Amino acid sequence: MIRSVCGYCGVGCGIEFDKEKLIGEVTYPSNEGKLCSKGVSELISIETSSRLLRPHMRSTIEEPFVISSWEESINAIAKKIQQTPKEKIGFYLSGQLLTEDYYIANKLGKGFIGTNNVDTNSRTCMSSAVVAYKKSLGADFVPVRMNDIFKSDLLILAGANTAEAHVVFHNQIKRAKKQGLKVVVIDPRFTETAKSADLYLPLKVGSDIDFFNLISKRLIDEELYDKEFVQTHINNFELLKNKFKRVPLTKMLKRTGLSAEQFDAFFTLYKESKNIITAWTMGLNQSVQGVDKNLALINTHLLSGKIFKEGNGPLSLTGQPNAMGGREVGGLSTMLAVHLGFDKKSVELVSEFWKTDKIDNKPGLTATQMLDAKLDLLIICHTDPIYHLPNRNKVEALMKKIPMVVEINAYTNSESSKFAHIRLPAAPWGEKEGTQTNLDRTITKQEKLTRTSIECKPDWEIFMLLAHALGFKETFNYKNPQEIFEEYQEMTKLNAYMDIHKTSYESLKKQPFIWGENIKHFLTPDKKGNLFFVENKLLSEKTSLEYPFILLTGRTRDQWHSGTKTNLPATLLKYKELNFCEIHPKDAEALNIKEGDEIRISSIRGTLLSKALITESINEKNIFIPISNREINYLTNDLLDKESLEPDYNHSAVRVEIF
Ligand SMILES: Nc1nc2c(c(=O)[nH]1)N[C@H]1C(S)=C(S)[C@@H](COP(=O)(O)OP(=O)(O)OC[C@H]3O[C@@H](n4cnc5c(=O)[nH]c(N)nc54)[C@H](O)[C@@H]3O)O[C@H]1N2
Ligand SMILES: Nc1nc2c(c(=O)[nH]1)N[C@H]1C(S)=C(S)[C@@H](COP(=O)(O)OP(=O)(O)OC[C@H]3O[C@@H](n4cnc5c(=O)[nH]c(N)nc54)[C@H](O)[C@@H]3O)O[C@H]1N2
Ligand code: SF4
Ligand SMILES: [Mo]
Repeated sequence: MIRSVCGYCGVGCGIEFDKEKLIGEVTYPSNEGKLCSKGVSELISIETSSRLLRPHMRSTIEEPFVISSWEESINAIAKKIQQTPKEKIGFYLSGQLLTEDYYIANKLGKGFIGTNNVDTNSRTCMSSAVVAYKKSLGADFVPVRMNDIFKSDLLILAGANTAEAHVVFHNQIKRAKKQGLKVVVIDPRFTETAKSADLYLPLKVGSDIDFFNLISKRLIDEELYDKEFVQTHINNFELLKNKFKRVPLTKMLKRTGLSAEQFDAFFTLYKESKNIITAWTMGLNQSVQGVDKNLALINTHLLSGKIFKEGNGPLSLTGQPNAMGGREVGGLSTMLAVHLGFDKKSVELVSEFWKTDKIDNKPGLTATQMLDAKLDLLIICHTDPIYHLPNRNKVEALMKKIPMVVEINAYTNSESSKFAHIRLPAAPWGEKEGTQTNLDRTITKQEKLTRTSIECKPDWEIFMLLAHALGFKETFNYKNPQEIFEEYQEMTKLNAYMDIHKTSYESLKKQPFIWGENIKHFLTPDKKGNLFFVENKLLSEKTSLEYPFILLTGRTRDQWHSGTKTNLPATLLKYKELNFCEIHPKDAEALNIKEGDEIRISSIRGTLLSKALITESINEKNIFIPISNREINYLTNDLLDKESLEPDYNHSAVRVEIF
């Protein structure tokens, strides 16, 4: 029996591999050893016929790929790097890479090639939460854990559909409910998650800032905030209080679309709850004011003092299996390494640790900026930007202009492969080993369960080969992921609060390690939490007569993003269609659309086809299309949050017609 961890979502369920079957590992996160359909099907993804098994090259994207050798492909990339100014090189990484893969790519890019253009698809996912945690708590640190729900009285889920996106955690929520936990779901859609809530609030899309400001204002006006906690531990209280004086409750409430009765019902529950956790995901992060939405939410915990105490706190639900690990390593272009930034001292510390003088002292391009920057070389690893970036027609046009696009992928059928010049075959889950950090700081070991396909290599090794071809053989001299992990552990000592060095690769084989468990205080220089006054500035795309609907996008339970990895057999896919468009009965009637009709959805940027699913679970004048429709981003707008540079995926103006 081998113990490993699921490579799909941020819950990070333990897995036991027993001969040919995968079963849930009971220790952590415990769900009586159960896995969701994705976890159970991990093994299928290794066997699928669409695996990329050899390196491929071509000189233009109009030509077919031809099989090449590792040596030839790596040398071609190395040569291109040597000929290219470093600001024209980009590394586009992924929250699905293992920590060791991330570490090497970051070290090579930022430390030795000297470009900080090393970013990740987490930019489209968690970056708003990262920025907000840093501003309010002082570090990108999740101060509460999933199993705290068993010690809590109230769980508020805002813009998070755990029933489909964090399935095993959702099952835990259901169990906690049996022990008395109350659950409120705040979502413009009556989701699968909402169905099991004690209270569902059909908030208007984009109005979360108003909602959380309403809570904060009521806490202050009714003197319900924790005075002692605020006085001792919190900055900016008077400022916030004064600013709120000028914002009328009625205006905020109106924008949320909720009635006074609905909000009061919620607030009564809120007031009566001793311990509160607020969890959120893409409904908040993916917004042109994603950071502000996060700050408005965190404000409520700072005011009520419901933080750093069992069963309390703001819990950002990270989506990808190792997005947290990637952030810890420093895989965002806006940080350098181990949560350190680009200030003089940090650059010195990291330079000394890596023994390099190449580190640039300013942030690099984000994933959402790279394509606009006219790069000469883009290395994409474990992600599919053509599929996932907003405003796809524009993204395609820009990608076509990059002279060399390298794609490192385990499968052949990504959307970005159509734009690649070189494709390198990575060893997927099950064929490699390493570590990952789940959404609540649990570091687990992923184990190799089967031999690595002959021509495939784990991602870390691919970056190491590239480093060797560039002449950095001595610095990138690792025999296995363990050696990389151990170097990374040493490096975490540069940052006082990162206690990752307390575990060991060997002990991780036996049990996970939760870092930061002793941190029960703010990580700002003055050790105080920061309140921020934020307002809903209504910056999202506006609807019009021509484009009268707001498009929401999101997950379906049994499909993982573009679906290269989840090729679930039909028996498991019975749950839901992968391509549908939820529309309200009144809107459908006005447009003469019947259930199952083929419909065309268009925005000012592009068009796609879908099938009508008429349901009251969606608000009027909103539609929902899952991202399992690979063409989703032909429709979406490319507005970004000005601080996190995360896209506003959930707010595009569209038109719906019968096809
Ligand atoms: N099955 C499956 N699970 C996954 C993934 C997958 O591809 N498939 N992907 C993983 C990843 S990377 C991520 S990031 C997570 C995402 O996890 P979630 O964010 O929970 O998943 P989404 O389906 O994107 O849900 C976002 C919810 O926000 C709502 N929403 C939209 N706009 C607003 C708004 O303005 N305010 C509020 N309050 N809500 C709004 C939407 O209706 C939707 O229900 O899932 C992870 N888990
Ligand atoms: N409209 C809209 N767009 C969105 C979102 C949304 O909610 N709405 N969500 C955004 C979010 S939160 C996310 S996280 C992104 C996700 O978007 P992507 O990251 O583009 O989605 P995936 O399909 O998970 O892509 C992972 C890629 O890695 C490859 N792969 C699998 N295993 C391995 C391996 O071991 N090594 C390597 N090198 N490659 C491997 C897979 O074949 C696949 O091509 O989408 C973003 N885009
Ligand atoms: S909940 Fe997430 S980690 Fe757990 S089995 Fe499902 S996909 Fe894997
Ligand atoms: Mo994500």
